[in-house]
Amino acid sequence: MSQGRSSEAFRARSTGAHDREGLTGGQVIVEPKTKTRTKRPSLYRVILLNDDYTPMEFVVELLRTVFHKPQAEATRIMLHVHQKGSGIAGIYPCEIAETKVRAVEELARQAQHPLKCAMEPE
Ligand code: TYC
Repeated sequence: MSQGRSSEAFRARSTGAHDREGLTGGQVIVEPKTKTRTKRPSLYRVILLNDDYTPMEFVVELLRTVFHKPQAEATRIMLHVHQKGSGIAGIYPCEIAETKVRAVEELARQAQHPLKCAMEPE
């Protein structure tokens, strides 16, 4: 897979003020770049699990506030989880996914709902 590849293999450096100003047309030193590649982070699906007790409105509200879903999409995801048993709330880099899982479980715990949430590699 080609990722994080820069098109610039070398960085050109002028030898002096005259050259930078284009006055002499003099030498230019070409040296290897020091920074080469950046890797995109691996991604994780945050999964909501169905249960019989958590109110539908609570799940929709979580999808809006924690996962920044618009109302219609939040409702669609909640109904999918309700009908199928689980569903994807969002896809994020590892640490962000962990934070979302904790936020869901903490908000559910505070409201005394049994809602559970998990993450899995994409
Ligand atoms: N099944 C719940 C109910 O009927 C609603 C629900 C949806 C609960 C999604 C959890 O992740 C969930 N009130």
